[in-house]
Amino acid sequence: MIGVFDSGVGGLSVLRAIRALMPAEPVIYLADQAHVPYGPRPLEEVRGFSQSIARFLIAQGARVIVVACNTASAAALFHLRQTFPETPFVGMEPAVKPAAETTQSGVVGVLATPATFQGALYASVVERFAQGVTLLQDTCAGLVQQIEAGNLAGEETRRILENALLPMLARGMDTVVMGCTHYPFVIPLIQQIVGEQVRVIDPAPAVARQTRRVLEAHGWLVEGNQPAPVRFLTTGDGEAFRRMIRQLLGELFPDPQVEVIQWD
Ligand code: DGN
Repeated sequence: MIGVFDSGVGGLSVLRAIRALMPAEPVIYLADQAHVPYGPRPLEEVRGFSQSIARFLIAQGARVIVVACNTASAAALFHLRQTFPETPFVGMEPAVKPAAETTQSGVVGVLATPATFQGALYASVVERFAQGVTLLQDTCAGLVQQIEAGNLAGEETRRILENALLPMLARGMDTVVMGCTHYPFVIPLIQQIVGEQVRVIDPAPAVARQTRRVLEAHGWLVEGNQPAPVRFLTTGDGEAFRRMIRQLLGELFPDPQVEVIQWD
């Protein structure tokens, strides 16, 4: 069983890719909506949340954990691997490498939270893969909250994205990286704003492939096409989370059951 977590609904973009690749693999998904958004919080605080969640998911039977949140990956991946050495962790990192490899103009936009931009993981990705490429960054303040509220194409969502993307376009950006797992849910709007000629990179399929490799390497992969159950849990409002699962992934999960859990 794969454990997947995020501060909220963002990790559902990763769950979608996992289901597409490994439908028979059971999943437990935890949304830490009591603490969303993670992005503006200190890294140590996000690290604390991530440790508690990982401990919980392992106790529920997760053998591999996907940290489906760039912010939590930046804050905690290294510490999680040290604290739980028996459990393989798959994390997110902004997909700067494929962007740098394919950009024609040499100008790449990255949309991620402040915590992700501050973390050592991002600095190391930039240093290793973005030599000679101009990276334009934006935190899209408020966008995670809009997506959590289901506003995928509303006025405020469009305003935040236009403010971020139009200046990048003016500087010649031809590729934009989704450095936050919430943002793939607004790709249709992003594509409308930047035009079809700009490539939008969602790292979720690559993360799903990496998860599959890890499961295979341990002999844990459940093969087949018969969809396995997915358990959805939230630390926040169960009904609101259920509505969002249906809005974002309704074709996969038309009637999701949500369990509410509370940390002390
Ligand atoms: N979805 C998360 C990420 O990828 O960074 C975090 C969003 C948030 O909680 N601010």
